[in-house]
Amino acid sequence: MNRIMSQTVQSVIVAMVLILTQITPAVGMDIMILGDSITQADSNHLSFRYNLWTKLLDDGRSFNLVGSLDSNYTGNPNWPEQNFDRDHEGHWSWRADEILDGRPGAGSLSEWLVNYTPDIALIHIGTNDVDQLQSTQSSVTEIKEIIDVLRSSNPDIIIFLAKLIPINSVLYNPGIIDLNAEIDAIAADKSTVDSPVWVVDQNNGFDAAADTYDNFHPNAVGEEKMAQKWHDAMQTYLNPCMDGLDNDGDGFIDFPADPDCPDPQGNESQAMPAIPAILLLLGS
Ligand SMILES: [Ca+2]
Ligand SMILES: [Ca+2]
Ligand SMILES: [Ca+2]
Repeated sequence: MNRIMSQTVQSVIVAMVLILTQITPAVGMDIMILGDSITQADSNHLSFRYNLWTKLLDDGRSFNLVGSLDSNYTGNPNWPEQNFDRDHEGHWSWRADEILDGRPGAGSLSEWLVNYTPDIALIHIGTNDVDQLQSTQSSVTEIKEIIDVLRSSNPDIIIFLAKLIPINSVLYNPGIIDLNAEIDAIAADKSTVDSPVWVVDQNNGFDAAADTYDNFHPNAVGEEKMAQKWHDAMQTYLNPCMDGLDNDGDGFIDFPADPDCPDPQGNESQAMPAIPAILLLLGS
């Protein structure tokens, strides 16, 4: 009897270990930050990516930044925290069409996506298209194509699409205004239930004279403003099963690690905790 009991307990423990192994908390979110020099930043600037990274860490989020690049332009600054996740897709001087078509030796969006699959993309692109006086409509088409390429990698990707920060130039800024006026329509046109496109207004409240160091690129104040905008949008729009947080406190973070998150678009915080499933097993 005792021996049978002991074997039963043993097999229950083995089953529990198997279950726990299968649902070990996974990395919550692979986040791709896609753009141009405003996203990459140069060796004299930390980039808004750094500020955003610290904010997401402070939230207690589980996440991983992804990308084909891991350096700022002309080299890395002296990061205040050396464990900063430097992976990104901020390509200095690139236009939206170049993100799609690539440059020799540097690849293209579809090629970079062979090496990782983002759950979330933060996109601030089109400033160089505007600077080179390309048409607003061509940029609109290219941004939509970028979204399509991202979805070929992950059909459920969640996209945060920026209205561009202003340029301190009477020649170029009208093009920024024109393209920004199309961003809401792009999001409305491309948004789906599985792959929403959320607009992040990086233009409003950004002072092109005071918040840049060269009329184009954000200084430390501008980087902080941009990071805060991205952060606030993520706080507002990420579903509890795709937010990188253990909302119901069961030790499991997000789809598919958390049994309470059978669907990435679900609401973990309203689901039953996972523990009863194990108790049920013990009771059987
Ligand atoms: Ca990383
Ligand atoms: Ca969660
Ligand atoms: Ca959980």
